[in-house]
Amino acid sequence: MIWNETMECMKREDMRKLQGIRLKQTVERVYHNTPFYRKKMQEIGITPNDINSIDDIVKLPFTTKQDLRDNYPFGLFAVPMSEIVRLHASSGTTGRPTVVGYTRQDLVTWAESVARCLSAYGTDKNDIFHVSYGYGLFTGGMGLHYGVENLGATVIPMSSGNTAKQIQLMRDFGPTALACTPSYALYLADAIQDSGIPREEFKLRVGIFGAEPWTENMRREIESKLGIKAYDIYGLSEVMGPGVAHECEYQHGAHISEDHFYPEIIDPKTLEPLAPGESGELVFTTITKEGLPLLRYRTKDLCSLIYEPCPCGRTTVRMTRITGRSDDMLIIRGVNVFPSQVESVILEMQEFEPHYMLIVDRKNNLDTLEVLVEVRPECYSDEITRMVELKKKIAHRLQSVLGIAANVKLVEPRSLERSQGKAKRVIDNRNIQ
Ligand code: DLL
Repeated sequence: MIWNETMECMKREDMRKLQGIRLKQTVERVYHNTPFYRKKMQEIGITPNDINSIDDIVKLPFTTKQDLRDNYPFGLFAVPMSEIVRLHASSGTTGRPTVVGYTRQDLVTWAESVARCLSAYGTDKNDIFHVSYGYGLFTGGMGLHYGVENLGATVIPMSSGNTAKQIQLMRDFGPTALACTPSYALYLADAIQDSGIPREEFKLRVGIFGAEPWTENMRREIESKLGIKAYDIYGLSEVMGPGVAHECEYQHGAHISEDHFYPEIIDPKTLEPLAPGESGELVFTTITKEGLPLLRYRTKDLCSLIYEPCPCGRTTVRMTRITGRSDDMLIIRGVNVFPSQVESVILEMQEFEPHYMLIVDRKNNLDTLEVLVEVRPECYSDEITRMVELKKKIAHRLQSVLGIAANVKLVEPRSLERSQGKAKRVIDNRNIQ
C-alpha cells in the first residue's frame, strides 16, 4: 500500500525538479534567518542566487553534529521560538546534547513520513501498535506515535522499560505491530519465552525496528523468535527522527522520503561526492524543514544508494543497510573493525545468542580485543573440552572475518547486560588522544 503515491512514485526528472525548487527555498530561508549559515556561505562566496537546481547542492557547505553542539541549544533554528512547538534532543556519548526543534508544519511532515513507512510495512488503521521506543527527548517514541495516529491505527504509548508489564499488555491488548530497537526485540522475545505464555496468545505480526545497526541474521533471529515479519526503519534526530527511510515488502534497501530529505553519499575523508552505488558517508539536506533546516548534514552513517526502480512501484531512492559509522569504526592494531562484523559472525553460528560485547584495550602499547559472547543455554556445558572447542571455532571465524585475532570469552546465557534502548556493544578502554 502506497501512502502518498504522488511523491513516492514520482518520475525521477520531476522529483529532481521539485528537489531543486525546495532546495532553493531552503537555502534562501537559512541565508536570511540563520547567521551560522549566512556566515558559512559568505566565507565560500556563495549566495542563494547560486542555487538554481538540485545539482547546485555540491556548492553548499557541510554541517556536522559539532556545529549543532557549538550553537547549543537553539543557534541553528531558522524560525523564532514562538514558531517552535516541540523540542527533542539526542544524547551524545559526551558533552552537550544535540537539540532539535520542530514547527507545527514540521510535525505534520514527520507524522506523514512515518505513516508512509507503516503503510509500506503493510499495516493500516486496523492495526494496533505497541510502541516501546523511549518516549521523551529521544525521537523514537513520539515519532512512531504520531505516525501511527496519522495512519489512523491504534497506538499503545508503552515507552521502554518494565518488560513484565510490556508482556502483560502485549497479551491483553493484542497489538499486531511492535516498534522498538532490534536489540530490545530480542530481549523481549527471550522474556516472553521465559514467561511461559504460549506464543499463540500474542497477535503480533509485524515489527518496526531501527535506531541502531542490525543485520540480516538478526532479522531472521527476531522473526523466528517472535513469529513476525521484521522491517527496518531509519532516521536521525537532526534530520527529523524515525521515518527518514523505510523498507517495503521487497526488503531490498530502505526507501528515502527524498521529497523531504535529499541524500548524497560522500567520501568521508575527501568529502567529495561518490558515484551512484558507491559506499560512503550518507549526507542529508532537509528541503522542506522549517524549524531546523540542515544543509548537507554529515550523518557519519556508512551505506550506499540504490537508484534502480523497486518492484514495489515506489521510485524513491533506497539506502542499503548501515554497515557502520565513519566514527564508530574501531581501529585495532591498525585494522578497521566494525562491531557489526562481529555480530554477523555470532549470528551465523547457531551456538550463540545475539548478545555480545567488545572490549578494546591497550596493553604494553599493543591493542587488544576481547569479545564476550553468550552461549545458548542448550549449548552451554560444564565440560571444559566442549567449551574450549566452541571458543576455538568462533575465534577462528572472527579472525578470518576481522583480519585480527580476538580473545574470545564465552559467557553464560543471559549474563550480559540487556539494553532497553540502544545496545551498548563496545567498551574502548584505550586512551588514545
Ligand atoms: O535513532 C531515530 C530513530 C528512532 C530511528 C527509532 C529509527 C527508529 P538518533 O538517536 O538521533 O535517532 O540516532 C540516529 O542511529 O545516525 C544511525 O547511526 C542510527 N540508526 C537509526 N536507525 C538505524 C537503522 C534515532 N535502521 C542514528 N539502522 C543514526 C542502522 C540506525 N542504524
